[in-house]
Amino acid sequence: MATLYGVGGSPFVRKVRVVCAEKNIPYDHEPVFPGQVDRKISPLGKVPGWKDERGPLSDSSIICAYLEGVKPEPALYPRDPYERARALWFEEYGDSALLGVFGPKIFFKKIIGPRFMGQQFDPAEIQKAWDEEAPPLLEYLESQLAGDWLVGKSFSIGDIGVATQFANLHQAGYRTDAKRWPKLAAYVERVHARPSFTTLIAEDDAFLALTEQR
Ligand SMILES: N[C@@H](CCC(=O)N[C@@H](CS)C(=O)NCC(=O)O)C(=O)O
Repeated sequence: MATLYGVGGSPFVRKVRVVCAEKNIPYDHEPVFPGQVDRKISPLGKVPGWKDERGPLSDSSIICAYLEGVKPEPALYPRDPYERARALWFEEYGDSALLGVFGPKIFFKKIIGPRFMGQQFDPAEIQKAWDEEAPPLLEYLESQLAGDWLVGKSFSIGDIGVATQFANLHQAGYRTDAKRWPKLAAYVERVHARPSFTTLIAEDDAFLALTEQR
């Protein structure tokens, strides 16, 4: 049986877990924090790490692409070269652009720092990131949505890479304004309504509820 290393609250760990759920790939989950993961599995000490009978792997994008090769159906990477490239672009957009604002400037400041590292947070600083840095990112996604999914007619790794970042945003108490970005707000709800996401979001919410008073 494969093992996935990394706390469920990480958007990158969630990416891998959603791919496993969509493809029905079983794994053991070791919810270790970054830095606690064996460097033989994740040389940079980041989560997620993965280990199966073939050996260790790290980085969510690498692990997800590997799992697509191991279990090609249902396909999460479009076959068409251009659509595939677009799906990888949206995955990267989530991993870098969305993460850059939703992660360290919102989720980390509001949840991880105060609850797990004894840090204070300044609500005005978080609000400023949301008010000034998030809108161009949301505007772009709104402009890219023509159907149910970001690329073509099928749910893909691009949707997973984007929607996993919104799960952390929601946990920090921020949501896309449906009046300003109606397609995006509906899209995020649509992706999060998939069983692969609902189960994990419920698990994270239950865990975060336990840490609320800390
Ligand atoms: N590109 C990596 C990013 C992984 C990452 O940054 N994970 C965070 C947790 S959300 C981490 O381990 N941070 C610790 C660190 O940067 O040292 C991936 O896709 O897996």
